[in-house]
Amino acid sequence: MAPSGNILAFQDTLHASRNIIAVAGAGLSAASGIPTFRGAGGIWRKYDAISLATPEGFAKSPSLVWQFYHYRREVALRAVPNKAHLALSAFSLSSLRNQIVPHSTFTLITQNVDGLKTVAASEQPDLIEMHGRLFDVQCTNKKCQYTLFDTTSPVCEALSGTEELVEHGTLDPEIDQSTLPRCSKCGDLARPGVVWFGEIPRHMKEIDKLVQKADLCLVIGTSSTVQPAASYAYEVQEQGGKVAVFNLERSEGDEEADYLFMGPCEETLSKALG
Ligand code: BV8
Ligand code: ZN
Repeated sequence: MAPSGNILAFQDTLHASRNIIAVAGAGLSAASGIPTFRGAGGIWRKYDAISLATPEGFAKSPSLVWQFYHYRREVALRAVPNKAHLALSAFSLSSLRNQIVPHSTFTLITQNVDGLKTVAASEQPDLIEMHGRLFDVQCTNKKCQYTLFDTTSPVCEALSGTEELVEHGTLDPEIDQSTLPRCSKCGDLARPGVVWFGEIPRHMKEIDKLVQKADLCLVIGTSSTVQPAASYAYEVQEQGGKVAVFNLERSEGDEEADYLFMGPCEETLSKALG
């Protein structure tokens, strides 16, 4: 059966749910000015994901990879949360949520690394950043692995000003490794604290437990092309739960969803969770 676009029917399902998860992707931050990966103007249209978002790509040229992530840090530093972030933050505050969905739990599992949220982490304990964080600077030394949450702009002098190059699709391979970000503990080369392709996402045990318990999964602004995040909605349905997709365009597997709300999530989500 084709997914329903009936918001009242969705809200009946929402009010009858008890353990709700949301899986978010780049579309959640699009309205904040952060480019998505695969859409028009998407990052992977200009850059080859495999050469920049893998351990092998970093080993081959930490200079190129750092220019790419420095650019994304600078974009994220200028971005502000949008109405979709606001709707999710309000819904994550149990005092508000339990007025419409009594005795419920809610966890936002985001694939995004931009760190955009509207409430301080303490008030939003149920946010899982499964692909790490742009602003984590992580030591590459296996014995150290010290990770510092660092929003310094630029993250190191040598990268200053390279964002213009990156903006226009050119990277300068020549930045000397000794001038790239270093671990503030042991001085070894540091890397962006994100999960690259081929690496294991963060908080997997916690996520698996949440998915197994969920009776409703919201899928927000993601092409649902990257595993394991793309399989959570299917798993929730397999165990009898419901799935609601919020996307600007059609996305992988959305014809199996129970609900499909096409349009900018900064509009559709506020209405649906209102
Ligand atoms: C893993 C962080 C094992 C870094 C990211 C072959 C070789 C090696 C691996 C694999 C392989 N085949 C498959 C794999 C697994 C691989 C994978 O899935 N590859 C895909 C490409 C085939 N996955 C992995 O490697 C993962 N690790 O599998 O480990 C394992 C697993 C479990 C347990 C144990 C071991 C790790 C993947 C993490 C990669 N890191 N990001 C960085 O950011 O640089 S992935 C990156 O792409 C994002 O983080 C995001 O997660 C992902 C998907 O992108 P989206 O968020 O969906 O964005 P996209 O642009 O695609 O779509 C945007 C959507 O928004 C669109 O639908 C658009 O319509 C919509 N939209 C736009 N505007 C709006 C909107 N919607 C609503 N409103 C709007 N306004
Ligand atoms: Zn170190």
